[in-house]
Amino acid sequence: MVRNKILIVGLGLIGGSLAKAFKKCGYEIHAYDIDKSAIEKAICEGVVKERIDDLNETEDEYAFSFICVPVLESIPILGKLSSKIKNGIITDVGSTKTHICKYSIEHKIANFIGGHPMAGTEKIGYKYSFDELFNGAYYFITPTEMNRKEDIEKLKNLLQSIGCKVEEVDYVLHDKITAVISHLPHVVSAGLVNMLNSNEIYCKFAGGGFKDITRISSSSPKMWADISISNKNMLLELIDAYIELLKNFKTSLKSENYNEIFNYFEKAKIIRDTIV
Ligand code: TYR
Repeated sequence: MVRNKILIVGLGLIGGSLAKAFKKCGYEIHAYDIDKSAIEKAICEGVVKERIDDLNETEDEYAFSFICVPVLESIPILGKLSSKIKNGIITDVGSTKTHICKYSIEHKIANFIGGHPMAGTEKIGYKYSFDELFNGAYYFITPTEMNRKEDIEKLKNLLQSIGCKVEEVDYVLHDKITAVISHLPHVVSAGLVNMLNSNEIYCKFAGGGFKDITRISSSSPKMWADISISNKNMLLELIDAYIELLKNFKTSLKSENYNEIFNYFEKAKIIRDTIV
């Protein structure tokens, strides 16, 4: 195993940004992606040293391997990597953690530690990646009892070196938190846009507020379909709670209960004003 070699599987917005940030810290980056043009661009830019063509041939030489693909594709890749990489740390960046962490426990992959940067944009692909994406961002890691303390420390140190604020959290709790602050909002945001039904007049006049609440609906459909399936149970519960909330608002509106309607907006304003 070589201390400064990092493997990135999936050189999109997140994988590409990690590659750029690690390269800046002096690491040597090796990368795999089905889109070979992304890797070629990264090699031309001097970000990636070598393109990996077949993950089945992976050498056990990387200090860290990052799986940066849509969540439903992460597990087969973890299966492949873990059969080859026995010394270095394997991690991922997926938005859900229960799925992959349970797999790692069932298959006794002790060198896998789940991870998830709370960073990103609605843009898709390597061309939008940038080295400062993680600077100042929260980064969840979800270690399990089978991980070695020193591996957890090594991963934390690496992530802190690119500016991340690392938080250790249980994988089930992680999926609950992200369902509330990220997964349900993505479903709602897409729903609001779908309400327009491509109507030209609505699209023409949709302004600041609409754009604020729907920016994230421009994100990758593949990524969000995978996340929805992989956090299905949490998301189903939250969708019920959200429908209940809208139903209550509807009742208040029907009866023109001014206080209840006012309180709905006031409560939201008070909470939103505390989020910086
Ligand atoms: N939704 C975020 C944005 O566009 C990016 C993001 C996506 C962050 C998925 C985390 C995540 O798991 O601002």
